[in-house]
Amino acid sequence: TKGEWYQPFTKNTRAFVYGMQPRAVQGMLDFDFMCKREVPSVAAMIYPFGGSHVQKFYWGTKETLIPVFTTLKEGVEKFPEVDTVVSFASCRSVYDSTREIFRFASQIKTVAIIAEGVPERRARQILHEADQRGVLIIGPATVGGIKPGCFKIGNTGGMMDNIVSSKLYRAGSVGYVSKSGGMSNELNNIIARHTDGVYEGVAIGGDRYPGSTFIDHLLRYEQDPNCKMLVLLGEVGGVEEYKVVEAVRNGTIKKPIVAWAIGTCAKMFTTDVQFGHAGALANSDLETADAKNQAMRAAGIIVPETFEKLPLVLTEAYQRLVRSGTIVPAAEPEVPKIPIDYSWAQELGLIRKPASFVSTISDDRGQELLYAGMRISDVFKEDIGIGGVLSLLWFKRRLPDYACKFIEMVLMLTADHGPAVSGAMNTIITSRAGKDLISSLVSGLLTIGERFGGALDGAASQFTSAYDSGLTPREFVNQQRKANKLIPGIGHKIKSRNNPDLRVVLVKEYVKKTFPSTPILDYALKVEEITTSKKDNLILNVDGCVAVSFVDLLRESGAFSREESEEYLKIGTLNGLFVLGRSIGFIGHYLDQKRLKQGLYRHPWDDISYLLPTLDSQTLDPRRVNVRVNVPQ
Ligand code: Q5B
Repeated sequence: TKGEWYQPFTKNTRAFVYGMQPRAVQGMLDFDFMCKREVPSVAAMIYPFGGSHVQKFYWGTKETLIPVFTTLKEGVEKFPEVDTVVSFASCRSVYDSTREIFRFASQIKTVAIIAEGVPERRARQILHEADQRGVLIIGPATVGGIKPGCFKIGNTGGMMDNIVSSKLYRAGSVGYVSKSGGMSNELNNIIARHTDGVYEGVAIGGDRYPGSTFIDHLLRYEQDPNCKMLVLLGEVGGVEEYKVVEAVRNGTIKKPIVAWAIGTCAKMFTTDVQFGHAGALANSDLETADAKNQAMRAAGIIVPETFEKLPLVLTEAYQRLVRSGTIVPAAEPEVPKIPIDYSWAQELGLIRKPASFVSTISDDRGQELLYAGMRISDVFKEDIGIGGVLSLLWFKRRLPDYACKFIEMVLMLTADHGPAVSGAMNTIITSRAGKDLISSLVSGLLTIGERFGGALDGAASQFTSAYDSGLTPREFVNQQRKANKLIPGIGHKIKSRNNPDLRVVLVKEYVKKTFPSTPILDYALKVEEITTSKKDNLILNVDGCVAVSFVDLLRESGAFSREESEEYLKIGTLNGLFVLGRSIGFIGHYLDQKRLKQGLYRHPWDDISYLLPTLDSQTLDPRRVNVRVNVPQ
């Protein structure tokens, strides 16, 4: 299945891609699929880092796995049919890695070196060793080459739509050689439009010392019976074109050859011009594009008057071959359909799909993070504080200053209430059990609920609906008592009318001073008068006071519609304030315990009342039990 010496690439060529280049590999696989290859041209990737593994690629619309080996040796052993390496090694590592490839020269016969900036001394050493070992080098500083219907080196030919428009999915009759990827793309296009298409094209690379030169490839094309016509696109600098001139003169190249050396405009400059490629500089008159074009024309090569006339001479040369019967244009196969990558199709606006998730609060896709549309730099420029950030991320709007300050006040005064509260206890015990910060924090947070710290949502909805339905505070208290329900936001374990909770005092003062009006807070304070007249500790507690004040903010600030404020109450927003604030304290307790190197906590027996059932020894009937009461010693 291997080609003749002049055919390094066939429909069966298999290659290793050296380096982690998933886009290039996908491009090669897409090309293979388009050309109806049975087996992907890329057998494996060689990448020394990260261990051997497999990577997923598309094969048409389906998926396939390509192995990644850390060493070439492994790859060579697993895939003895591979004879080509497309090396994306950097200019720093390419010398060593290519010499490593040469160790397997009995198997690897072609190496394409993509790297730019390879030191000329290193390039010459590679070249020398490749010659000795009989390895064909394409590059360095090249995109590679392409053999329509057979094999594509790396990114040659550009995107798939370009490959289709240049008909590179099927073989034509024209073999070309150029210097670079850009020049190759030009030729792919021109040749497709003015002949029956490209048979094979190689870009030898723009450096002064390419691993293989124009003549090497043109001699291959000359030998290949399927290649009927040659094209050379040279340029200013170097003398490689003269080897072709000589081969035409002495009859080694007999096939019609069209050529042009780019860079004829160099004479318009008063100083020497270095064009884009490292080798594109005339070091003598002989190396100018004009001199080369003249010499090529004189040798019988078809050289147009200008580059613009290249299509014209190509058409004429091609038509002559058709007329003489040398080229029999083949019927055009069906243009292959190219599956487009989802992301690319989306970028082109060709497809749409319903998103699985919708998000309306933040966006990290652009250059700058956005909180509800506000740039993070503006968040700081305008110094909106944590209250401002919370208002953006929770309510998708800027709230008035007094509201942001209120939010910050709540976070500050709920941040901690000492180690004895149930949530802090759980955090402390968890951290002393050796758990990490997040576990300890979560253990404390999971304690927050209807009775401890999580009474805000309940308080907000109960007080508000009582107020809205026109119940007097007394009727409300009686109704709750009748229903045997505690009023959320009322009562405290240690705070009372005689030992007031100063946090509540602060909130009340601030809210009364800054909010436009406070009907729900006023209502709750009237309820408190009734409950505290029954029991001193049935005060409006911190949860209750913050909750009713927040309802007043939602309803009276003018920042929310009535529907919005109802919705925030319904979906349970307000407990979030306590959760957020108290996380500060719980983290503090976790750090405190770790700093103090506190060991595992075990609760003392004498603080637990053990009331176990005892089985009746006569009957062993578990239903007849005596309860033994253990009185603490
Ligand atoms: N009674 C807070 O209970 C507490 C009543 C009530 C009508 C009520 C209790 C309660 C509602 C939930 C609530 C948030 C458990 C509290 C917070 C954060 C904290 C914590 C900290 C921090 C206190 C004794 C008698 C009984 C009850 C009656 C009690 N509450 N009646 N409505 N709400 N409140 N939680 O003292 O006739 O004797 O049978 O659940 O708002 O968590 O610092 O510690 O920052 O960390 O144990 O501030 O009020 O009272 O349950 O023994 O009841 O009062 O019916 O009457 P106590 P209990 P009776 S702030």
